[in-house]
Amino acid sequence: MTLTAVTPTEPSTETGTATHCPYCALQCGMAITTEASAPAEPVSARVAPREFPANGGGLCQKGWTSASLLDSPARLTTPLIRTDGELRPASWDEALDLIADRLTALQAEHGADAVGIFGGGGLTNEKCYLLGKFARVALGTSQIDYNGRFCMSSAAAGGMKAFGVDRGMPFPMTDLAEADVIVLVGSNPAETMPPFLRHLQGAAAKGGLVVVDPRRTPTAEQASVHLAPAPGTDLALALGVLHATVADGLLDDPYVRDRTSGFDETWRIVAGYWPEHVERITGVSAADQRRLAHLLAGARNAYVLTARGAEQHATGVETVSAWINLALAHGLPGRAGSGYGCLTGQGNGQGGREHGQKADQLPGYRKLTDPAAREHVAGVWGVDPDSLPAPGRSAYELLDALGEPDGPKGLLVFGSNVVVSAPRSQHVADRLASLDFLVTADLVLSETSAMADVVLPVTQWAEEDGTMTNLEGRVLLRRKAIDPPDGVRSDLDVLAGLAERLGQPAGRFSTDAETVFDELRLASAGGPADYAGVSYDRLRAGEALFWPVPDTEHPGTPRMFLDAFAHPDGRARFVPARHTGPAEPPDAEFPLLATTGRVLQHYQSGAQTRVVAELVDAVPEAYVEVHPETAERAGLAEGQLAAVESRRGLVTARIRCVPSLRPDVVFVPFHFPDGQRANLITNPALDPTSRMPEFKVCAARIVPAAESEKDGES
Ligand SMILES: Nc1nc2c(c(=O)[nH]1)N[C@H]1C(S)=C(S)[C@@H](COP(=O)(O)OP(=O)(O)OC[C@H]3O[C@@H](n4cnc5c(=O)[nH]c(N)nc54)[C@H](O)[C@@H]3O)O[C@H]1N2
Ligand SMILES: Nc1nc2c(c(=O)[nH]1)N[C@H]1C(S)=C(S)[C@@H](COP(=O)(O)OP(=O)(O)OC[C@H]3O[C@@H](n4cnc5c(=O)[nH]c(N)nc54)[C@H](O)[C@@H]3O)O[C@H]1N2
Ligand code: SF4
Ligand SMILES: [Mo]
Repeated sequence: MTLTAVTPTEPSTETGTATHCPYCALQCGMAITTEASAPAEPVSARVAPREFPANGGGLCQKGWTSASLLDSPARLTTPLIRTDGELRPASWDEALDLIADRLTALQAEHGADAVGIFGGGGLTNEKCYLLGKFARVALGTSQIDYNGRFCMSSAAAGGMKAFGVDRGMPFPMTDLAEADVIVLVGSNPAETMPPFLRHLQGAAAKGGLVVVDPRRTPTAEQASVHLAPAPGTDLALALGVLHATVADGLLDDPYVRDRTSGFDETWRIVAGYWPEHVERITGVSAADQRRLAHLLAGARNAYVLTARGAEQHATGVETVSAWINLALAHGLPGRAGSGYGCLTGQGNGQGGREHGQKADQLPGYRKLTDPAAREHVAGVWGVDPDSLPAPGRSAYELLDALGEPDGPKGLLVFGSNVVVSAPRSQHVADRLASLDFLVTADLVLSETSAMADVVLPVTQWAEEDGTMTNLEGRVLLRRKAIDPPDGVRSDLDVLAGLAERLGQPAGRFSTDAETVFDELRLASAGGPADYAGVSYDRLRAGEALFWPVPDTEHPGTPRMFLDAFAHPDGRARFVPARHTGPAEPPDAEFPLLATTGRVLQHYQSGAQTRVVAELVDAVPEAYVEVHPETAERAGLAEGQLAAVESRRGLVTARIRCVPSLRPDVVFVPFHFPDGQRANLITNPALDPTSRMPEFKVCAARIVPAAESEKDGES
């Protein structure tokens, strides 16, 4: 069987500047060529796929069309300052002076934590690093966090507990090709990373591709086995399959004995989750649970991979633990050719979580609470360790506190469009509106930027150098291929310009990506994510460097845990996990389970893809997937406008009848603005450990809606 990517791929070309895609964590290799149609005309760029292990010379439709964002009319090319209620063009000096003055005044009046920063996992390592340093050193604020909290934070916490370190895939993704069995839990790569399907081909050909998703997605369509649990019940499913593993004598006893600890404690809970019981919770038959246990046990090489479907829950960490426990029971992690991995999502989803834009973190994946880490990093920064603030609030808690008496009064946003992408988004927009001062740096006027007091136009991927760390922990150089339009500056320039105005010594914040990276290397040295031995020169020479890379002679670490896990005793941990179900179970008033996710053509909040004509033509607006009978019961038919209501609000979208969908589930993609925002209904219940919101399940109902409500005019 051959898996098909949703968009066809074309052969690669090897001319032009070798770089990587602006969007997702696959970081497909691409080449950019530039041409001017006439000598006096502006130069325009063209993107073509490039041979690279992640994508093998393929790109998805977003990658193919990415160059059109470079010279899009939607592009911001001048700073904007709000005067008399309107955003009006201003000079860079006016904008930066104003920001520095306002931030200084807010901090003088209310203290250092009166200013917050919200970052993004799409930013380069250099930007993420400098953003964290800017918060702790130039502003002295503890209030910094980023959108990665909304992404892979539950998997990161789960991986940390089980293995002692978190690298999304602790093995090269090309290893997947040799697997007999791959279990994808809550992952739809046919739409979210189409070229990744090539790595699943081998397992699919052997009848071993298993997809766990309440929807029959394009990925599930191509799987050998599709299990469709009710949203929010993956944890129970993992317990059922683990129960079947043990009950049917399939446990890898020598591995459990020699390489793990905590099995007995875990089993005490799992013993209560026999498959027939789990069938009642999840809707997945006991026979299918046993089949999966036998598939895993019978495989020479097998992988369990989780993504947002399993992770974006208020029980996300425990859910990840339960699936890792299953992988451990079958002896997969730390064995060549097998393993557990999390499919990180954003372009720099991996590197973005390592270098200090997270509330509790210092560069190199170090802890802000660790005195030795504070001392080391403060030494690199040339500041007193005691001057570094304590950990601050997590992403949603930060947004929720904006404008409150003890919360930030000013916020700087780099690389996120929270008005669309944060849970309970109308509440978040209200909190943003209550701020004294909001600043964004962006390429386009996102919904969040449209609310700002100052908007700074910044360079994007093909216009600047920078490194990204892809989903397998490989550091990549994304090279500059084209000059930016006049009037825009890089995020590094913005931070340096502000730092200087805030009284930082000249040179403490470099504007040169390679210089910033060299500083990051020093700051990360000795930490779990050690980049000390990664250099631009090594990356330019094409070396495949997977962290940790402790020195310049070190070849990097493509496969972790082969000898030992990162806990002091070298063992992986079974972490007991118990099923509790969604934070907001359905009831008579809100009888359906609403879940959210992605479509191929749009990226995230849609800020970048809703300005690309080809993508908008393909998917112009939100829709709600619903079983035909569920639609009919609500008095709705294909193409009609529906309101999906939860206790927090309603999202308006057109009905798409999907006979393969569970009748108790509705699905809305989250890429659209205004009244079509899926996040008008999502539940901000947070996981106690990762602080991940419950994007993937809330109680809802559907009712007919009027056309005017779609654009938020209700
Ligand atoms: N086209 C496109 N590609 C992207 C992105 C994008 O916005 N657009 N974003 C990138 C980013 S940042 C990320 S994080 C990744 C995300 O990549 P994925 O995790 O593949 O994407 P999602 O669509 O969020 O969720 C995957 C699946 O989870 C299912 N799901 C919903 N609820 C549950 C549940 O309770 N249990 C289980 N098992 N499954 C459930 C949904 O039906 C969906 O098909 O994609 C990256 N790639
Ligand atoms: N309901 C629901 N909500 C979700 C999810 C879900 O599955 N369901 N998924 C969550 C996940 S996994 C994620 S990752 C988030 C993502 O959601 P967001 O954090 O909103 O992500 P983007 O839309 O990528 O926002 C990036 C913004 O930064 C801009 N930008 C791009 N590059 C740069 C740069 O280099 N510098 C600067 N300054 N700006 C730049 C873009 O134009 C855009 O406005 O959404 C989360 N929200
Ligand atoms: S799969 Fe991801 S990295 Fe590859 S072309 Fe598409 S958006 Fe870009
Ligand atoms: Mo994400």
